[in-house]
Amino acid sequence: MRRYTSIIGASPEREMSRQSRIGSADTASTARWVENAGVLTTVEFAVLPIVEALRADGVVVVEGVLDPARARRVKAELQQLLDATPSGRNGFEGFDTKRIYRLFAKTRAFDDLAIDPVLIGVLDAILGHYQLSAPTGIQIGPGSEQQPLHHDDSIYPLPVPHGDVVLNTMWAFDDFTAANGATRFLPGSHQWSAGRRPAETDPVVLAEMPAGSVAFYTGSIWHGGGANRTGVPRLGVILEYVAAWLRPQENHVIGVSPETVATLPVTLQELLGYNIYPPFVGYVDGRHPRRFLPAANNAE
Ligand SMILES: O=C(O)CCC(=O)C(=O)O
Repeated sequence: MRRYTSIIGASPEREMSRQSRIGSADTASTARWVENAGVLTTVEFAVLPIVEALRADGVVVVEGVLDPARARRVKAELQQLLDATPSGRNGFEGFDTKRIYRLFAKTRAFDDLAIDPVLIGVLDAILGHYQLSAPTGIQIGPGSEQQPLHHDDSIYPLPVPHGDVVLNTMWAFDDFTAANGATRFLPGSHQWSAGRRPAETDPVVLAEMPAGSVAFYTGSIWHGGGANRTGVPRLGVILEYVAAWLRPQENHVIGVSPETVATLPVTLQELLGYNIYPPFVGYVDGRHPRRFLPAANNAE
């Protein structure tokens, strides 16, 4: 699995330079590479290398996306939600795993991350028109069995092969290790022919990564959460996106109140369903759905 390191957040100056890029047109910046103790390191958390790795392998890990303080803050906020969250109801959700659904109704911690310009650049390249599908906190508890291997786009009855319709990102808020349930991936399986299923002999790679890292993976790659053989939980958050012409897994228009959505950045409003797939899929009464939000952000 390719592994890149972002130095974003490593120092206040770099954090500032990242902030100053938000909203600018040059987010698909070319990466400049340096060799750092044998690890290929980007000097910018850039789009192109991620897209190339996704096309080749179906998965790529970028370390150091969130600085440790931010990762700790978000984890603490999510922990409060998890305290009131029940465990899973089946083997896929995980009987000892907690899932925070309806994430954007419950926390503001991901508003900027979901529209990070580099992530948006990757989505533009891979999906074109897209929306949020399943933003979910996933805390794999001690004693959890490994999740069945699956590929996220299998829920859509599309003929195989098909173009990319799903792109997922797993944000680590604990160190992901082999022992605590790091996500398991079968690199290259996003290009398997129709009907092929994982065999014992297929190599599995673990997304072991420090807290603050992000694993990007395509909807066609086989993967699954790992077993947690430690005494402490493993927390990650998936921000999963799907092509704008398909139904998202979670119905955000019902799940997140219009009053809340109206306070969010327009791009995030669009990602939560207040958008059309050109020319007019998703209209309301013949008009752009954003016009039906209650607040001032409905000028278009
Ligand atoms: O928690 C993980 O590592 C992966 C979870 C996953 O793939 C899923 O629930 O669809």
